[in-house]
Amino acid sequence: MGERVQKSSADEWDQVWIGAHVATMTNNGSAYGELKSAAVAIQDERIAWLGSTAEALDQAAAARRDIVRDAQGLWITPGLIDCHTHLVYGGNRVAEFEQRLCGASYEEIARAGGGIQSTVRATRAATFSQLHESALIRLRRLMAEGVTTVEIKSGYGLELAAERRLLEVARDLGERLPVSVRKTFLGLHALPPEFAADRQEFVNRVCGPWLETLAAAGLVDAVDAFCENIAFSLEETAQLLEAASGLGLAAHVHAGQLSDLGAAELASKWGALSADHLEYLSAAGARAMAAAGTVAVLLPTAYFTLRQTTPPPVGLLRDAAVPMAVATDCNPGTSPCSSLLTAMNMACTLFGLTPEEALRGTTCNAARALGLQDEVGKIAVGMRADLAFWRIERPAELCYGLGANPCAGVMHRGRMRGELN
Ligand code: DI6
Ligand code: FE
Repeated sequence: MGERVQKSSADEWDQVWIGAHVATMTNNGSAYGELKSAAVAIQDERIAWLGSTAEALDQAAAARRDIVRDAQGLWITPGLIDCHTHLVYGGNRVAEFEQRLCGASYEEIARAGGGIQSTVRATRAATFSQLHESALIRLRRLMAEGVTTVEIKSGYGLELAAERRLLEVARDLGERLPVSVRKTFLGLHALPPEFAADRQEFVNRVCGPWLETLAAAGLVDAVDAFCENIAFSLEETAQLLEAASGLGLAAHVHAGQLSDLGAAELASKWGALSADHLEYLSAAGARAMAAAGTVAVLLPTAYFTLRQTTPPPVGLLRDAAVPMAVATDCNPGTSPCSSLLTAMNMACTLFGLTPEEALRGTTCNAARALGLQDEVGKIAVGMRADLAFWRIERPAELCYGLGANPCAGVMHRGRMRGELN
């Protein structure tokens, strides 16, 4: 069972965790890639060795007993990955939540200048530190549930300076906290009012000088567009995907949340890492995604908040072998949710994923949705030592509880964030 890498000998390990049940999420033939009564050794920020507890104790002979840590029967999974959030924004949309419950629809509110536009106004008016402070609260909640990587989109600034500020807040959060942040420029989120009479000029700026400036500042890992009747067309989305591809940037697309415009096919055509939402998706769209290796990111808490009734065609995605990820879509309008475990629960209860699919959706498949599959999302030798420790009987328990948080500890890049609790 022991798996050694060249050069990794117990002498070089920094720590070895014994007595753990490990959900490796590798395809080792068992559910969740599980290894019972196993041990994981860490060297610097990587996983150096994986094997049985008995072997680990053999290897870490007497002189090295100081590096042995007892996981006391906890489960260890890869650190969770929230691969789709709009974590940084000003204000909130509680008034709109109330309006919707009194009968107004999301589209009606959006067309009347509310919705995304109201968050744009609040975001433009907010300072860096105000944005930072409110995002930090949400990020800490995610992190408390074992999240070690989070994707953060801009998209509530919709002018260069404000978009830059959002991405700078995202970058700063990743630099200050023990969590890895991927930054996405969601330039085509909504048309800001000052461009109401000239959409094309807005799209040209987003896809041209704004994208180039932000990318040159190192603030853009990927781009994104909200491709929808109430937002941006297929042609406008294609313009952004083409510009991103020219700059060597990755892409995501908000596709099929409210209608099927063919955005999944477009995302696939441009080799986007992911197409997200997908409540409305055809068999042809699913096949195109499978052929391109584009991940389907499912966002059940947005579906829940909007009280939608047509779930994504999970059967089609399974049949076409499209990898499925699950994320919070944390945003003030359609998913005021900073709990990835809640999203996993709803992926099961509302969309019919199995608990194993849901956990793959927040580990290995979420890594793939961010292009990070060689770094994080699985527990294997050479992968980054981003781990979550759980006080659970079996992995399905991560999806079972509503409002429960069985996280007992988190390791990011080989360092524990505090002690096990
Ligand atoms: N889809 C969403 O669910 C969010 N953005 C998007 O493109 C909603 C954004 C909002 O309502 O503020
Ligand atoms: Fe979103």
